[in-house]
Amino acid sequence: MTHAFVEQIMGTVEVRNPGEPEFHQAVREVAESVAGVIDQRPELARLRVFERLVEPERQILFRVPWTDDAGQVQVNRGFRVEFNSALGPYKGGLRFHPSVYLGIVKFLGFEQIFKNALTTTPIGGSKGGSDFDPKGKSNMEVMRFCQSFMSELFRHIGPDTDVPAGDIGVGTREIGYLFGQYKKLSNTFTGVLTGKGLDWGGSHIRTEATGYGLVYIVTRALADRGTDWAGKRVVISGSGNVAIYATQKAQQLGAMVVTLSDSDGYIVDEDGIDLDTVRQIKEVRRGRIREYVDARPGATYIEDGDSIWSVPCDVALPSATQNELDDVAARTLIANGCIAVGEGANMPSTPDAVDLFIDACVSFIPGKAANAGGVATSALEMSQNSLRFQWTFDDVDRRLQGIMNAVYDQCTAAADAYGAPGDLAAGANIAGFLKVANAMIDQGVV
Ligand code: NDP
Ligand code: 2IT
Repeated sequence: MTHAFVEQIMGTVEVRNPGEPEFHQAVREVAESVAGVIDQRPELARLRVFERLVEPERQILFRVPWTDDAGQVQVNRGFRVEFNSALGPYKGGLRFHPSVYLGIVKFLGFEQIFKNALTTTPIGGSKGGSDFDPKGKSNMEVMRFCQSFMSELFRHIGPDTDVPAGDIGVGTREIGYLFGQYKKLSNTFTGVLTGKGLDWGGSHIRTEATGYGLVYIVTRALADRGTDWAGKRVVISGSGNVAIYATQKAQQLGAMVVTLSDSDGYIVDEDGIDLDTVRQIKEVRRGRIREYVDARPGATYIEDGDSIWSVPCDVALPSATQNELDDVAARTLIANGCIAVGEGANMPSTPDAVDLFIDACVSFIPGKAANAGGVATSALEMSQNSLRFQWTFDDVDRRLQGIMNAVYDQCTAAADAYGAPGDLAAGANIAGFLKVANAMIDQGVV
């Protein structure tokens, strides 16, 4: 559907943000969903709420010089885009990957605004990162990089200002080095980062939260179709934090996960993925997914990332990266009888793929809803830091389940209320947008 509002917004966004196709894609998707809502609420247009939303409140770009183990000076680029603070302090992850540039950080920061709104917790939206590649670096190199990165970032963040966390390439190790440097520079021990170690301010379940939350919300979609996880064949892409804990929870609920991947290729294990083997390779040795077949000779490794979606399944959980699942993959999944797709990654399905899923009545849960469990549990970590208290594993798990239910309910209710029943992509965008838009109106033109 084309709509004058969408074309007008996109014209401006594309001119003001040249060469950032991922950001354009993310904005267009939300604009298309909310155009009808803006028609119904003239004050949203009059106060130019969407026009303000697409412009980050603050963008920070900085040099990150560091010295490698050979004594050579290396130079990377650091980013933090503080997108919107209508609902609370800026909140969002840091991505360390060679593909990171301003357009990636802006797409992720923009998505984060609406995702965070859906969590029902009081957090604004931001994202950051660097084109630094942690792969193949020693711990000391990663530490020196993180210290240099934080030496600039620390002046812009704080527990009531902006609270970064992990994303691709940033896990507990990196959060530890970043936290140590922040603590040294600020002389404070605060909840300035989430994803901290359990003994130094972290929350139970934060490591598992994105994957667990993904499975919890897909459980709701399956229940709406009168079914559950028992005996379902599941294809999961990626083999990082999100993919590993989605696999664990899906298996606990009786599903058979048959694939995992990395950017080199994917594995298929018809006996079901052996998660202990995967965790040994990925979490202990920091190795590659191809090593899985050394331990499990019955499994196969295919060196080609794209064809993972041709492995027949009932449920697909893309959990690697943006635009990893296109229209060709969507057609294949639909033809093979896939009934549900939950996005563990941010924007993994192309717009054409999303349209195909919705037209085919596949239960499609967009990343803004499906992977919201990670940042929601980060918000729970912030709460615990404010209380100077740590809740139990079961406490946090129960809260996470409650939040994922609330996310699902908001998306379905908004989809129903605005004439798109069953379209949770539209529902997530509308529900998230309305919450942020109302807060922006309440707080005036700032
Ligand atoms: P990890 O770094 O732990 O793992 C990333 C996985 O995705 C790896 O298997 C990696 O393979 C693969 N991958 C990364 N980039 C690419 C690429 N360009 N092409 C193909 N494969 C790629 O990250 P996470 O598991 O934390 O993040 C995965 C996704 O989930 C991202 O989209 C992230 O934004 C999203 N997400 C993460 C949350 C979290 O709490 N961590 C919360 C919400 C969303 P390789 O090793 O070859 O790079
Ligand atoms: O994309 C995401 O929501 C994350 N990477 C998690 C952000 C967070 O602040 O926990």
